[in-house]
Amino acid sequence: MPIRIGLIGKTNTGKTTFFNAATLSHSEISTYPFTTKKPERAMGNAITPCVHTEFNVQDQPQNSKCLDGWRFIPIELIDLPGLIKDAWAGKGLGNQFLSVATQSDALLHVIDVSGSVDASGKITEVGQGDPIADVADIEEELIMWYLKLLEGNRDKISKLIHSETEPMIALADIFRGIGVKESHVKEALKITGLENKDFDNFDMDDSKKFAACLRHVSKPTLIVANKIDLPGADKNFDRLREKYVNTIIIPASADSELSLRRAEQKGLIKYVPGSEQFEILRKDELNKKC
Ligand SMILES: Nc1nc2c(ncn2[C@@H]2O[C@H](COP(=O)(O)OP(=O)(O)O)[C@@H](O)[C@H]2O)c(=O)[nH]1
Ligand SMILES: [Mg+2]
Repeated sequence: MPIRIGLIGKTNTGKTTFFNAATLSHSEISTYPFTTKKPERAMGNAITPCVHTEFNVQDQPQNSKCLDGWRFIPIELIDLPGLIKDAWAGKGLGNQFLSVATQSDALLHVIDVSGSVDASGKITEVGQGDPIADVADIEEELIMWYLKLLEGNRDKISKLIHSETEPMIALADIFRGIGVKESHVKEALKITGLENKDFDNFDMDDSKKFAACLRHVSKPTLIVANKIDLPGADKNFDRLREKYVNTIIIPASADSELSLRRAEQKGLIKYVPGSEQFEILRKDELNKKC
């Protein structure tokens, strides 16, 4: 089964544009908040330099393809409706979306780094929104989702542990539905220093610490700093990098990528997705509309 990657973030940040560019789908894109109403899935590719050039050999890819020295590895992308504050408590169908999001193996957190989406999700003047606060808001929703599962199942976990189930297995059991493995639980217990503490004695601080750590260990997340093409986005991008030093943050312009991929589909240009260059093939057929 291919790796499953969920696109999360607030509304209007460009998740569906990214999804369409990456999978060549035709899902609806609009400036209207909450246009995406239900999760959509499609296949795309993760792209990495192919090892065959380094080893100077011919390759015969079985489940992926090689194009001009780039290896295209199939992945499943899930486009999700925008998350809102208190989604974890069920606001805006939050439960449903968080449950789909957390079934992914990894997450792409798409933010509008230009700050042109306001707190209510409407497109506004560039610089009005705060992408740094947006990252923290969405993080909070995910952590609360994990915490809710933990706290809501205290009795069940406790009972399992008292019936001789190893704490690590009892905890993993609760989170299994969202793709958490025993190894994730083990790592989170170790990092938080809770491995030798009796679960019945976990106080709220312990639970929060564990939930936050488990969220990070079990769902590796990359921040996609989208709309980098807009003025002022570069400043926010720098602020973001300073604030989240341990997170990989990639600048992106999903809109530009989508235009390039559509032009490539029509045979107007030669373009390898994500590459820094493209070549115009049929200059005479290009007009302003293209
Ligand atoms: N300037 C700019 N606008 C973008 C970019 N990506 C998306 N948009 C616009 O942002 C709006 C919301 O996009 P959409 O993909 O529907 O956002 P979603 O709600 O997160 O799925 C649309 O008007 C898009 O054209 C980008 O990279 N740059
Ligand atoms: Mg959308």
